[in-house]
Amino acid sequence: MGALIEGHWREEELPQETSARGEFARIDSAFRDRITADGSSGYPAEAGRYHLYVAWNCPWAHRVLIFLALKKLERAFSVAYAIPGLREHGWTFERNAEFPDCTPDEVNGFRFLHQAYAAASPRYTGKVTVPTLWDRKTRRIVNNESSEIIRMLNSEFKGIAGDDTDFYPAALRAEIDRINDFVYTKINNGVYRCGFAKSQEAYNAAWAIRRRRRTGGCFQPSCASTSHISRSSAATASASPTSRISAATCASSTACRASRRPSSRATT
Ligand SMILES: N[C@@H](CCC(=O)N[C@@H](CS)C(=O)NCC(=O)O)C(=O)O
Repeated sequence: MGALIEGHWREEELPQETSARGEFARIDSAFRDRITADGSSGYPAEAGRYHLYVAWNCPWAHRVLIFLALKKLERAFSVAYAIPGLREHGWTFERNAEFPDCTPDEVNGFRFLHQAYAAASPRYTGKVTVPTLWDRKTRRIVNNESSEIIRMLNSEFKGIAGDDTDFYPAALRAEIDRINDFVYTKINNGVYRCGFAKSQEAYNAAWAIRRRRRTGGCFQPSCASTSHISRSSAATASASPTSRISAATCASSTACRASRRPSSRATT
């Protein structure tokens, strides 16, 4: 992973994303403006004005694509689809026969997403992520936080969206927020906390939290120890540089099964 430092792309990770103990510490998304129906934010909801940078393989971008479809907003937005995987310059947009579903950036002609960030904010220091919502008129990034982008798509495009179903109704908001918090912490970001851990200790801690939920409660201390590390297993959980822990091995071990606690809660 690279990042922009003072507007220049560097093939390095941001130090603030790793704690002293090697834990992955997600940095908040930097661009947090909003599109509003009445235009009071400076970004009025308009068909044809906004451009999305996404990647098919990114779950955060995926929910934005799902929302475009649910709200029948596909024709109101232009979308650039990146080549899967972070390349030398991060997210890359090009015509590529190997990935026919991916596209060049037809709006700005940027080959790399970091060019959009540097164009919008020439001294930007930080991560360059999909999804990114771009305003064609001001040539600025409106927002790069998927949870906020989907809320805008849900509520601000009445009369433009082909479907006015409200997917965040007032009566269900507390419940939606609760589930969202659980999914974000334990699943979406849980994967990152495992995959980008820089020490065995940090990996074990992140992995233990996720596994407890998944198995219905494995509190066997040895589960988080190296006894479950399998460097060759095909069922490796993620690409931690320091370890490969097999989910299958752990969840099926006798010690693990014996230590499970009954859980009244649905597991993921
Ligand atoms: N909080 C952001 C997270 C987006 C995110 O982390 N996207 C990943 C792809 S799945 C990314 O672009 N990573 C590039 C990097 O971390 O350098 C959101 O939900 O929009």
